[in-house]
Amino acid sequence: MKTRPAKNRQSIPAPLFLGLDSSTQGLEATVIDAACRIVAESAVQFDADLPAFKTQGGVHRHPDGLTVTSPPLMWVAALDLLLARMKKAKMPLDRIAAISGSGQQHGSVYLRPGTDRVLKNLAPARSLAQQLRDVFSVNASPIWMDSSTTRQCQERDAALGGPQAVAELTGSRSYERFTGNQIAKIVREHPEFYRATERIALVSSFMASLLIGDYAPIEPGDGAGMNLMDIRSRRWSKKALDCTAPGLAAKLGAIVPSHSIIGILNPYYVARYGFSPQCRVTAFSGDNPNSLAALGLAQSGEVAISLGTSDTVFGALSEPRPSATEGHIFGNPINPKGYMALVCYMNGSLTRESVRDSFAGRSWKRFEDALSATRPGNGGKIGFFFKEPEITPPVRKPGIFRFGADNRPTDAFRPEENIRAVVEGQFLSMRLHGRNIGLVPKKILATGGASVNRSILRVMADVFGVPVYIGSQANSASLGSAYRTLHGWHCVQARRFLPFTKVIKPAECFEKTFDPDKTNHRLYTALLVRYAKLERWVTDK
Ligand code: 5FX
Repeated sequence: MKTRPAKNRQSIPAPLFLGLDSSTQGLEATVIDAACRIVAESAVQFDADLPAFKTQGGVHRHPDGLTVTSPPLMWVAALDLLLARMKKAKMPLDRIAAISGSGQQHGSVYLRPGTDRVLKNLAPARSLAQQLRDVFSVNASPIWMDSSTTRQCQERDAALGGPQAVAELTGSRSYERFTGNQIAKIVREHPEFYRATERIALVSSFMASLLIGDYAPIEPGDGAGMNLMDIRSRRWSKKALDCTAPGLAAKLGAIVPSHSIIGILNPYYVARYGFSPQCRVTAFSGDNPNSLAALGLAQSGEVAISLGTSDTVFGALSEPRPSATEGHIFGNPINPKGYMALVCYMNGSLTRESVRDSFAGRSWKRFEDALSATRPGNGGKIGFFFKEPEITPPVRKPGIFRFGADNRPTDAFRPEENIRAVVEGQFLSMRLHGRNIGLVPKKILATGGASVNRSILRVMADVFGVPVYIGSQANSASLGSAYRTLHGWHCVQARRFLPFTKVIKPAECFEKTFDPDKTNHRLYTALLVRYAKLERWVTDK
């Protein structure tokens, strides 16, 4: 952990701001100062640091191959462990003026009646896990990797007028991992668990509850990942609640704007770790909305592409354009009237790597050389590489599909043509599906592991026809949370809402790496028409 001593011990110590991220695999903390500089980081890995919970990658995969859960008590134990590590590292926790956080989206926590009283009366001498072990009415929390609720998705889609109607109402069609469908499954399979539940929290609002010592509200960034919130009014949709479970509104609590201060830190943390009794807590959001906050994407046209294990394209929108076929619309956590769109791909880095291994002797250098040795547009050759079942477009069966310039299926791609085909195909898909839900970039911020590959970014700039910027953002969800709580703090000081980008000036800037080549961009625009037709052919098969 990096710590930095106060400069002048006589003066009032400068305030610090803490962002937490309860992700699938661990709990991370990022501490920033008021100038947005990172001053400390710390982390707990669930598998290695909390082995008693016996998780792999932070989760339990069930024998049906579809159900994936995590023990909520592990998230509780992780918070004590993380704060103990920060205290041991002599981090000045007393200077933290405000805390916010992030949770893996869609995961849900089920709490028995009276949990709020247990939270209010936490005894500093005992651990959180000791005091909260009996509060869960469901001991295995469903998380975002779960895909066991197809039946509930179909039933709720039917009740609400079909997938496009659900998308129009909630921002996304019914997805298995979305919380409303998970709640409907619990009601059907274990009605006694549901009856024993007083409050249902998201991972984000649950972690916030631990800090404020009370049930915490949900905010519109993460609330949109439930198929229960009206995406435009940012309130629970009665229709969506009624077809999910009886008496659900009372169990969900309120939805508040993302910058809201939701409480003061519970005295437990003051006594046990030395936090200030004045430390405030800002509403927690989901990991994707917080990553958007880390990049400060507040206005339409500001788009990020994260090239990771899975690729995501996300950005700000002023008007939602929900689609039943791709992507999600969430509330924008840094613009209370705005929205964010997200398109998620399963076939990201692992697919690029498998093409590299097959056609470039496992070498990124040879992969890049092959891109340089081929011409933009690949002589009209187009490929679809689904190493994994794909979310966007929905493809259940993995496979590779290659087409010649005459649109006929072929296997006759040269090695370097396969390499160009996978890169061009991925960006053409992002342009196509992003556009379908309103993501039309004016500039792109490229993040994630593969963004260090320059020639990949050149193709990105040409396909989209906009400049591409790069920067490295480690722990982006916890950093975004720290920015959001600093923003909330500024709003409290000013006693009014201040635009996020006016007060948050990230210390690390993105650098423009490529401008698009106009001729290549025209060529890709023509190619996109063929790409869309061939994609329909591939997905209809
Ligand atoms: C988004 O819809 C997802 O399901 C994932 O990105 C999770 O948020 C990962 F935590």
